Amino acid sequence: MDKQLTHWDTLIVGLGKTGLSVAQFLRDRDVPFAVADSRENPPGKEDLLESCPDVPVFFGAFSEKVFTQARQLIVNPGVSVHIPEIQAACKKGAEVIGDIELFARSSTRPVIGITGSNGKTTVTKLLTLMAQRAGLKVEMGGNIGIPVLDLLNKEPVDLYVLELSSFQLETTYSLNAISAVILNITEDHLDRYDGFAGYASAKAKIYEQTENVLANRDDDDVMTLAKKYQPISFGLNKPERSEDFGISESTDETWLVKGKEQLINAKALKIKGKHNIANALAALALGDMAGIDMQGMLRGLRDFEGVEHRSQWVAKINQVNWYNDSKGTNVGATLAALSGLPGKTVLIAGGQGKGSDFTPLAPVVADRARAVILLGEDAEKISVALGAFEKKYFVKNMDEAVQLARDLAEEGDNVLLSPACASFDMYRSYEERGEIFMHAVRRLS
Ligand code: UMA
Ligand code: ADP
Repeated sequence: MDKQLTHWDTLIVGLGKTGLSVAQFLRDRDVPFAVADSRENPPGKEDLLESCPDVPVFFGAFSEKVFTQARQLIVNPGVSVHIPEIQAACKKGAEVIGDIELFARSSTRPVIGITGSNGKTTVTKLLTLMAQRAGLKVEMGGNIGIPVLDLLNKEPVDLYVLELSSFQLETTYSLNAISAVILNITEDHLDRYDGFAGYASAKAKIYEQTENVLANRDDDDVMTLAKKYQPISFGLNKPERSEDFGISESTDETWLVKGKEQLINAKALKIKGKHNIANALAALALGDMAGIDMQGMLRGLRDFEGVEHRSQWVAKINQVNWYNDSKGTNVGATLAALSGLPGKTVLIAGGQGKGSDFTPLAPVVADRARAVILLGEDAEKISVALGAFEKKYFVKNMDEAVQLARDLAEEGDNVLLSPACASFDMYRSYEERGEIFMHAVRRLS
């Protein structure tokens, strides 16, 4: 029989890692399905045809005729649910969900959910390590690059720690988490949303689907979204209530605290910068709300060395420290990375700006930057946003950027790659951009 004519009600929209994991999940449960991807040669194609040889596939420009045949669409987070083909299927009554929703409907084990504009991966990895040190069998997944449905093969597990993007949350309805957080909300992905409010309300969906709500009291937008759920909070100040997390500071010491209880001295942490103290507080609070042993979690926090490409120290050359923050892909991330370093910094930034407003960089650059070196598609736009700041330089590639940074940095300064932009105009990924930067730096020494 012509396989395009095989009967199916479920359409996987967008292959890639996510679509492939959905296909294998449906195959194992004998659910008939088809796959559509707007790319002629989507990633995962060979694996799909090998593991599900009889599946009907529709590769190349999306067709409304195919979409409106489906009664259920399982949409890859890289595809907007607002495209006309999905909207047409919705109008005909199709259900639109994502892989996280399928996972939530299948798993009975506790889940902790983490979203936010910045810090998700750091908190996800940190909390996973903390829960492991507390003796639990933990699996992490989601936006971190591990499709959640693949985790089901690893059961039995005690806990899932999931990093969730706004795209994934848009198609998730029954997460039923034990605790969940929005770490912060700053502008990002405005190429996929009408405005900040649309992006924030996608993130807010996580609070509708959790037993315990954690919110960042230093972020007014997060607090507004959390208010009606009576959240526990974390923040970089003294907590007023015994259940909240924060810091207690004296002239030479900073403690991470729960209420008045001192948990750990900030000096004992290997990860640096105020944003990482906030990340540690969030992870501790999420674990505590889920009933994980505090002493075990603190052992994990002490051991945690951070994540590559996130304010990662690379080298010290002629009294200048070099840092790779290639994962600084939006303005909020770059602000945190730049503010977290002591002294003056030569900043290397630029790439694909995703429609962001770069003007919030101007005051922090004026205060902390020795110079700014710009490259990539939105270099000019960043330059305009920095206004009167004079020491702006344009370069064509990372090698030039690194050599110029070496010439501009003074003894005791830092050089920081934190682009405030996506990498796809010049590189395959932020990881590739970070590797090329680190390679160029190491060649200097
Ligand atoms: N695409 C098409 N047509 C399609 C399907 C995809 O053009 O039919 C394009 C889109 O530009 C899309 C891109 O392909 O953005 C990526 O799709 P993919 O098939 O490569 O996606 P996956 O491999 O399944 O990866 C997805 C998440 N990707 C996105 O949300 C864009 C991964 O997050 C996630 O780790 C993975 O599922 C497992 O859950 C990545 C990401 O960039 C890391 N996330 C954004 C972020 O962190 O800022 C939200
Ligand atoms: P995400 O997974 O949300 O992208 P990461 O943990 O990968 O977050 O960190 C991405 C970048 O965001 C880092 O390179 C750093 O510059 C910045 N960052 C990390 N934690 C925070 C935070 N709590 N607040 C603001 N920026 C942060």
